[in-house]
Amino acid sequence: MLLWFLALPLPALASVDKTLGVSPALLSKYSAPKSGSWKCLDGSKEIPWDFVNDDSCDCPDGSDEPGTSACPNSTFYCQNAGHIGATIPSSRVNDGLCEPECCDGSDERPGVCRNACKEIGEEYRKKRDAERKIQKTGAKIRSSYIAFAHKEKKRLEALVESSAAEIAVREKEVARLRVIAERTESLSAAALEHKQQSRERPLYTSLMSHASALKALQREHKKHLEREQQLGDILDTLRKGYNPNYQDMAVLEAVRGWEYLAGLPHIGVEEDAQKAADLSVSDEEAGIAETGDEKKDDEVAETDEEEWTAEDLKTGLDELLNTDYVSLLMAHDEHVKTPPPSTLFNLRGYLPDSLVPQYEEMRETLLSWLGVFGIAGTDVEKSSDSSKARTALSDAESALNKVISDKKNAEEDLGEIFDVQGFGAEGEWKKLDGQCLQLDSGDYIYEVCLFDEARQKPGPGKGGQTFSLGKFSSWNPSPDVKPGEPAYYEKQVYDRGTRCWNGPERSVILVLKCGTENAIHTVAELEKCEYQFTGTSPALCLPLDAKDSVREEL
Ligand code: MAN
Repeated sequence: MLLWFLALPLPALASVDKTLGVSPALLSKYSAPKSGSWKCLDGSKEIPWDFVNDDSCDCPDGSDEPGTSACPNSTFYCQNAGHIGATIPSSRVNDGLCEPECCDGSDERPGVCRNACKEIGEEYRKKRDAERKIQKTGAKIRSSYIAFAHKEKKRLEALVESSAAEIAVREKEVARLRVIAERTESLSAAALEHKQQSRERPLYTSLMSHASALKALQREHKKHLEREQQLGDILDTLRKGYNPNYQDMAVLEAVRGWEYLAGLPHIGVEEDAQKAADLSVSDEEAGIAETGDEKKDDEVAETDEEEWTAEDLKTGLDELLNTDYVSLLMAHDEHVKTPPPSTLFNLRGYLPDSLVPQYEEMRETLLSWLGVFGIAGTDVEKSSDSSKARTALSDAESALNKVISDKKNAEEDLGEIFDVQGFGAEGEWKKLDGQCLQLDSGDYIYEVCLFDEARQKPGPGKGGQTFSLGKFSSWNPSPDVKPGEPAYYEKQVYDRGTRCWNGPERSVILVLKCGTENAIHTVAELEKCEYQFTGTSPALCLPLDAKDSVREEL
């Protein structure tokens, strides 16, 4: 073995040293040329092959010294067999310090640094395998998030489509109800006007004649009452003032007649005699009394029958004459015109659901035309129906507006699902929209509801206020990171939270990495009222790239 080594030609031995620090990609450029002269990698100069790695810088690009620190602009590659190769600046070669990047110690002369690549490599692979496992599991969850986004997209598209169709139907319905409401209102007004002015309607005319007859009777009645009063006064004066000794029979008869009519006692009879007369009435007087009682009974009977008393005549007649005959007439018309249930009204129950809207449309139109021609009374004449029509219209308008706003929201959501600056190019974040993650730090419970708001709440058993730490404002805002890159989704900014006393508005930077769970792991208040949360989410676990993993194994 030793003999075989000694038998190797010298240049071959030298070439081993000459490739020291050369990366695998450039290895082919560092082989001994037949001519003996070697071209610098930038092609600017030819130098003797022996000048390569002779610890003296010859090439302007430093390519002749890959394994020494002679050229300040060169780099050194350590192979790190058993781990992963690394490149360091040449200035760090042979400086007496073991570079952590070069676990094989090749950056220093042999014997200076121990080769720790085996352990470091094993440790690294263990860690990497654990991470890969997490990534693999996370990626599966992520793909379920993506599937959710696609489903959500379909759902929203269907919602937009059905909303558009519903809007068309509801717009027609609103237009139809608007026509009905306006027509109802104008018909109500016109009907009232018509009834007020009409002198042809027999009922109205008859009512008005009764009213004027009653007015005339009331006037005459009052006149007669006044006359009766005056006559009574005259007869009272006569009764009290006449001289019974004159035996004027005409006067006596008048006085007696008046006393009988007015129910007065006979004047001139002694008080005692009157009392006696009151106790044992004469036949004649008994007859009179009897007649008076009968008269009273008659009055009662008459009153019962007509339900009007003299008192009613005095007070009730005025009230009766103040009646609003137009309203009465309209109320009567409404009552008379209330349509009996007819086939037209019952038909709806026999129709299949799909035909009901057309039937309703047709029925309304037909009824309104029947109303116009006076063939059928229409509900629209009623003022209560005019407000019913208004209510139906405003209900239909609210229902329409709701569908319009649902459609608008669905369209906005659709626009964000696969937006790189929204829920990601694959929609992987949509599933987490509004999901709240919490961390209990003792003093506070920190919470972030993704894409919504971050909060700081008092910890369990601690009093105090809940502060808003800000609303979602953007993904990683760094100018070095482009939207859509993995690093873009590794940060979220929440800002414009509750203002800090004597400080800024509270804000949060949420730093995320791939993990099998959506969780916050740490919270730190880096500056006053500026918080940093760190956490994990499966949405960040990209599928393992087979090519990458093979390359890393090598
Ligand atoms: C509260 C909390 C703290 C914050 C102070 C600032 O106590 O929000 O995190 O530092 O207010 O006054």
